[in-house]
Amino acid sequence: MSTVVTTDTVRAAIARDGAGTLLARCGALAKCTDKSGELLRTFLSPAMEQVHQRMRPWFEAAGMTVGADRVGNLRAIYPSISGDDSPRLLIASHLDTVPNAGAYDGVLGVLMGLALVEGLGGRQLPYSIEVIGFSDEEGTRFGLPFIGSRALVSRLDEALLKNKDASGTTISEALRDYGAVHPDSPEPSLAPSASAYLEFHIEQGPVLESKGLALGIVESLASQSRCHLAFYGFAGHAGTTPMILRRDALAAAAEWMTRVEMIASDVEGLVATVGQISAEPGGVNVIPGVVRCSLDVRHAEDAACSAAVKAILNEARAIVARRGITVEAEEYHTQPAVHLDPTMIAIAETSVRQTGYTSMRMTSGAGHDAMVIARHLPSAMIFLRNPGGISHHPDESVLETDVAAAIHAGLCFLDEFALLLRKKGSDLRV
Ligand code: HGY
Ligand code: MN
Ligand code: MN
Repeated sequence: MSTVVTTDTVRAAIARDGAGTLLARCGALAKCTDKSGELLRTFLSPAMEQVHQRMRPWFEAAGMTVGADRVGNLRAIYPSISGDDSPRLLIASHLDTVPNAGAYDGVLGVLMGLALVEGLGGRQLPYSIEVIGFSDEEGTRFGLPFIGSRALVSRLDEALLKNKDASGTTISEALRDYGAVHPDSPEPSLAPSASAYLEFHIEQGPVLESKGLALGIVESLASQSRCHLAFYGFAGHAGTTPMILRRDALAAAAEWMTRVEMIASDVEGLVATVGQISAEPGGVNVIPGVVRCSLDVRHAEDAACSAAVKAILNEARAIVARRGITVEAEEYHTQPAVHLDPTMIAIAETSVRQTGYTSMRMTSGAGHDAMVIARHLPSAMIFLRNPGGISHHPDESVLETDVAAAIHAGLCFLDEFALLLRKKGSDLRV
């Protein structure tokens, strides 16, 4: 009996092949690291250059023109059948990582864009596709997230450019040095024809796995805030200073951190994390005089996030007052919650349904470049199941069958998006 070869059976076969290639590429790119023994890839670093070099031939073989802009975003374009002024769909994510990262956070979304173009098998669409690998989303080098996507949609303001990395290099100095090596790289800008944005990403959480689902459709992304704190006590001799006379900055910070955990645990949907801490002068036999640490607070609602930041910083002030020391706190990054575009969400959902998979709508606790782009373009995100919900960790993983489902859904999305353009015209923001 002959089997009916439908578009979807063809797409499913293409997707299965593409999934194996995508995972092999994630493995190859995971070797591009700035720190031996772990995966660490930061803004404009040597490892990021290596990734660009590895990816260029892949994009070129897919019929795409590829380059990098002046902030190190990798930009690859698959032309439209209807000429350069056709609408453009961006498919993007980031290529940088956190310290000791897994192999899929960010890079999977960039390789998904490549896999979809390859899945077209040379077929051109009534719109162009631009695949972007953002140069910095995590903020690992400078503490500030979304440098690549922010540069794409608006200028990096002067205050931001003054931020320094651990070596004391500012963002503007890093950009100057990058520009000297890449003098022909164009200023980052959103193509005038850019009409919509799609990002694939691992969920980085346990929800899809708990529901037995391969794919999720992101409706909104949580509000987030990042702060620096510095506790100022008084350094002293660990052997001769009675406990009652100490002004121990680390003891104060430690007391505060237990309160951070309690405050966050008491509010439904609130998370708060102290991920970085350093004690000065750092001698085994010296009472810490200064402690510097970070604070990351997230909640689906802006008001709850900002109220939590306020309560947590007030707690620090109360603790230092009792201990006779001081604290300085600066909220240096806030990113309001973002709701993605209902029309784009709807075609993402239709696309997943066409594959025969079911999906669920969800809020992302993790931040993504879609938060930045969604304020300028109708945007959608499709999550892939993350076994164990493990991410920002070398054990981060993704199932090949789920990657195949995502590629299959993505190929359906490309045709759904063409239909949408035909129905609504190229300005989808109306
Ligand atoms: O921190 C985040 O939410 C993301 O992984 N950058
Ligand atoms: Mn991340
Ligand atoms: Mn990410």
